[in-house]
Amino acid sequence: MITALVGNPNTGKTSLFNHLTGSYEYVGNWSGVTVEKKIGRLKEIKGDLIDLPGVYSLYPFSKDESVVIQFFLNETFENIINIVDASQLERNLQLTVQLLEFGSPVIIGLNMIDVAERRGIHINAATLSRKLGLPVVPITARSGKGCHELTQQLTSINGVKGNIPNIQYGDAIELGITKITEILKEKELNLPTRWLALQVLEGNPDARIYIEQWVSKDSVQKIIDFVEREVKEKTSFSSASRLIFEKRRIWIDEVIQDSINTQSEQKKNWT
Ligand code: GDP
Ligand code: K
Ligand code: MG
Repeated sequence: MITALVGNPNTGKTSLFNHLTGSYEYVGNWSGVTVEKKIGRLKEIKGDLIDLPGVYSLYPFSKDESVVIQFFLNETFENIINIVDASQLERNLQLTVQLLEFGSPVIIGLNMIDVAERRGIHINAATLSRKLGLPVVPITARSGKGCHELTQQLTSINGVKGNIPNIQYGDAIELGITKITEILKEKELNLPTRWLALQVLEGNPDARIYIEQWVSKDSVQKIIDFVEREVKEKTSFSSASRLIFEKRRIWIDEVIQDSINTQSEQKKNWT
């Protein structure tokens, strides 16, 4: 069983990795970059954990960041631990949506709870879990608190189908997804087509190069041009990627609405 550890930069991934794994195998660098590739053996159960570079999106903004999308495109793994910064939930969940769309089982390790609490942000992990349809485990990556629960949840989600968010991206994007699905049909890609199509329409260059191994650059370009034109003409957005980001943001807002208690609401209770 291979589990990928994914999250935004500085959310506590490496701290958690060190607590969850005993020995760690140094396996050199990810191909093409200087980022160290770390695979660790889980302490409590049989399985390996892979520490990936921190990213805000699967869209790579640097060569180092492309390690993550390349991992999703080319490597085999079973589960994802998504470490999320509780003090910046809305921003962190933009990545989570993309992980969920991939379709592998995901567990959220909710970290930086102390930072969130100091800012008056209180998150109800149970509500968040119910809304997202996946386990949310409060952790303290620095001390290793919550590691046992996280490992237990890993056992329970292994082999279970991931819960894909029901986000409708509007006619232009949905038509683009259909067209990409159409040209990829019968290519026997081992990847979820809707996820891949969305990555391509968002402009992810690695995803695009990936599908161009199977279909002509021309056919991909035609679909992208069509979608961009439709978005500009028929929506208030200037690009497909902005529209996709906004649709996800609306979905995230809905998800976190009931899961977050801010200081102002707390104050109400005190008076
Ligand atoms: P990575 O960049 O995601 O691998 O994150 P690191 O594990 O390197 O952690 C980034 C920083 O956050 C380090 O200084 C950690 O000590 C700190 N950190 C990790 N977990 C927590 C936590 O729960 N609360 C606080 N306040 N800091 C934490
Ligand atoms: K770091
Ligand atoms: Mg790290």
